[in-house]
Amino acid sequence: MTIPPVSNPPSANELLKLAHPTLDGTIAQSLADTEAERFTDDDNQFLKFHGVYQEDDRDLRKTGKKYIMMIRVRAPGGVITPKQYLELDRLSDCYANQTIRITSRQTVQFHGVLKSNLAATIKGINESLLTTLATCGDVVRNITTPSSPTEGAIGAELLAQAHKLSAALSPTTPSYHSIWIDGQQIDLNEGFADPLYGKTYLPRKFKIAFAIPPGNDTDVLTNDVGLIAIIEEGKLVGYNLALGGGMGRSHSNEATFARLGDVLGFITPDQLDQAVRAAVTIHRDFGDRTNRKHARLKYVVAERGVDWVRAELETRAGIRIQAARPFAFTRQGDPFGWQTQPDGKRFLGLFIETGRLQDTETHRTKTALRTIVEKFQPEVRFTAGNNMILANIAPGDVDAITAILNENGVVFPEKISAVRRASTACVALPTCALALAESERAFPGVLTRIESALNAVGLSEQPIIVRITGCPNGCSRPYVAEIGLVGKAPGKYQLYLGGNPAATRLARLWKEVVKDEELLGELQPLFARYAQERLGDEPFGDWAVRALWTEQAS
Ligand code: SRM
Ligand code: SF4
Repeated sequence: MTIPPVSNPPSANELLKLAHPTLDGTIAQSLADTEAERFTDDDNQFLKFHGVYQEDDRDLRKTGKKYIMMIRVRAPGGVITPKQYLELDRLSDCYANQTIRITSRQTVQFHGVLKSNLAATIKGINESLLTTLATCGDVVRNITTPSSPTEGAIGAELLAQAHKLSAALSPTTPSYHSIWIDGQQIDLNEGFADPLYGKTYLPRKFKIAFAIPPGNDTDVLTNDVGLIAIIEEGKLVGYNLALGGGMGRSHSNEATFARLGDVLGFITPDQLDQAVRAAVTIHRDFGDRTNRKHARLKYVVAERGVDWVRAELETRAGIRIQAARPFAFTRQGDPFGWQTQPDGKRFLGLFIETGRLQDTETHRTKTALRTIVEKFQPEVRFTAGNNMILANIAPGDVDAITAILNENGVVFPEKISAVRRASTACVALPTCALALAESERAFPGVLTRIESALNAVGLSEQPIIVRITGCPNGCSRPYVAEIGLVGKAPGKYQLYLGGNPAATRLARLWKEVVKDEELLGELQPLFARYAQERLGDEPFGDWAVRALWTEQAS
């Protein structure tokens, strides 16, 4: 491994990893100390690699910090078995806040787990043959693949590839097992170096997604590595390989920016593993280890250029990248309602408001799903739009499943507006330490106002993609939305406009600050103009580029 010389000192995280290459810290010791209600700050950094974030309930800060843990599960492609789903459901009731949060990378998180329940929760996850390892930290994160069962055999092939890559790119630290399975703090650091990640892992997180054009439900170009399936005569012939996407930025730091990946060219299926490994090692060896705000692969690609990256990748992988094959994305988004799979079985796409699976007084979604999964054993899929799919259902079971959903007050996607179904929110308050403004909790209300503004101009069926985050990190990928709201301060958001439905264009900053109560006043005139000026079924984002960006430029 060659780490280029740097003039600045390595960041504190680099020194921590170097000192504890197995990522053990003193986690097991702290777990055993039942008096301690939290982990040390250093252990907090190691815990991330184990899929755990130490958070506090920010609503309760005024009365003293209450430490709670967030746990993230790994589920490549978001597909799990019915048995695994039932175990996650059980664990969320026993140890978390009775909710399951579907994430924008097709997996789930538990929130509100007390330190005293952490080990039991992770053990339960592992016993269900899932893991939390490498769902956070400076490693390859959950790999995403197209969710819709309508993708049939090619969808299944990509899912299998995602599993293979996920296994091949997982850290090999023995400490995960010793801490969470054996419950022991054993110092195994002496001489340990991960075969891929070395002693210091990656400079920062690394994300990989697959997509099957014309669908782009994974927002493939927002990933460090995007793998765009190329299908010719019904067969998967390879992938267009895109590098250098990422969303995270910081307010008032122009050196940080959202970026879409560049398509380097075409690779064949047998080159996939080497190509992806090479991309990971380029990040490992050339990513900035001195400044974590500048440590993503996107900055390497932006600064060294596509030609350099292509040549470096070819050398490392020992392959030649061919010219990119033609492809076109038309739309991101999830399938909803009852649909038929290529094998004749049925699947149901469910809208899960802000990705939060829970029971409320009126909608007992979690109970309904538990009942259905217990009785009918469907395959469970989590989508990158924070929704859920129940798949492989016998046509004869459709009515009974529909009845269970109705009995529990679950609202069918058909009864939910197109804009709400297309839109997403990140977690933010009260658990996210980085949130500057509300997101998940505020979004249902924000959408109600947007729905009324769209109704007023006769656009109630318009599936405008609105995404909100509580800070500029971009967890719901707002910078590719048609309307992006990015938290700046409590009740204040930046307003971005002009992403497209295919998620292949970055939105632009339209207003630096919009107060929550001014949002409707800001959007209403734009919707009115859009209703008047749009050409045919021109999407809102395209109209915004044509009408507003041009005005802004002139
Ligand atoms: Fe994220 C940090 C939640 C997808 C960019 N993200 C966080 C943390 C862990 C806050 C923290 O570091 O203390 C949030 C946990 C809050 C909580 O209480 O749950 C958090 N991110 C999420 C999730 C749950 C949002 C959601 O609504 O689903 C998503 C979990 C995905 C998963 O299963 O792995 C999530 N985060 C994303 C995405 C979207 C994606 O990956 O497709 C992005 C933008 C893409 C990218 O990485 O560029 C994203 N999250 C960030 C960043 C900015 C990284 C950067 O390059 O600057 C941070 C901050 C950081 O890492 O320091 C962050
Ligand atoms: Fe937290 Fe910001 Fe991510 Fe939202 S975008 S979950 S506020 S880090």
